[in-house]
Amino acid sequence: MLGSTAPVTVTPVAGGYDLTPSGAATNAVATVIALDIAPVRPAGTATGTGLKAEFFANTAFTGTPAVTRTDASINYAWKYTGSPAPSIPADGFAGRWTGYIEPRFTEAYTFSTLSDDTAQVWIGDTQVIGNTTPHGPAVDSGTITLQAGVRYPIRVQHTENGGQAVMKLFWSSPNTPQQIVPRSALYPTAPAVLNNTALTYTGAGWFHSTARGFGDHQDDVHATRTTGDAATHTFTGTGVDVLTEKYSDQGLVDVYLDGALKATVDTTSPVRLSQQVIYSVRGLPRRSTPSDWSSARARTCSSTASTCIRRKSGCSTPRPPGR
Ligand SMILES: [Ca+2]
Ligand SMILES: [Ca+2]
Repeated sequence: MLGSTAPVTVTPVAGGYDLTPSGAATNAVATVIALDIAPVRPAGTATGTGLKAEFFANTAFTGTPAVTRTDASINYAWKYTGSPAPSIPADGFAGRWTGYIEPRFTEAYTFSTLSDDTAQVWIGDTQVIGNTTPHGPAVDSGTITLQAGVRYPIRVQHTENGGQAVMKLFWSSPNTPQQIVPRSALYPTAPAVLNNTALTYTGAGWFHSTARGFGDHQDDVHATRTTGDAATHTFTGTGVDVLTEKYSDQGLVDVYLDGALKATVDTTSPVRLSQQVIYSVRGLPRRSTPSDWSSARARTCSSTASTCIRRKSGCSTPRPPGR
């Protein structure tokens, strides 16, 4: 509140917020509350190319698909005479789309299908839409909370018995207006999984622990207790995240980019937290040809040590996010 140190309570209400001042009014006419609003920044880079699409000339998904291709999105209105491909009849076909979906915000996403005759959608192991009773054009929706920058397996299935046919897949979230799920968020193949092979460890103190069961990436970590030991990740890309465990036996981590100290992060925490992002940067200058571009995710772990992640120039190995 302007002119006052009395706190203001902020309560989320139905997509908005209630602001409740405390203490006395600061003005006979009106008490003014000044707000600093920081827009949510999207995570990661959206570089998807679509989903793997398989079409069957039957409604039971049996046999070898008649057509396999990559679809940029699921946005079809075949109506009465259309079909996914010339080799697919206008009636009695099925389509299955598989791959990965990467949201850019950590929040609840609502998926919707417009389908005729049936539609099903899975995100990971969760079925968010399942309308398997043959129907005319109908909208079905389901909501699931997703983490920004994580690639979730997605499977979408559609069948058409007869008459008109339509299949569209939409999503929306507090930061995403309802739209056809865009090509840039869809990936036809599994993301490359990077582990410690992508890091170069220097210093004598590094040791390797496996199968700790604490939620480590690939269930293993490298750690060191020697100040000055470093882990270096070389990448081509415009952004990088540094992840490490936080716990009471951790210490300070120095993060360097291209040899310049960017941050010193205290990674201590009374409770053990795995895979915590301790440094993140986006919008680094482009240095290579466009075909070499991708985002990179580095991870490291250290104990009471100085660890550096350095971005070296002149290297050109694309590093898709791995987790
Ligand atoms: Ca039809
Ligand atoms: Ca139909």
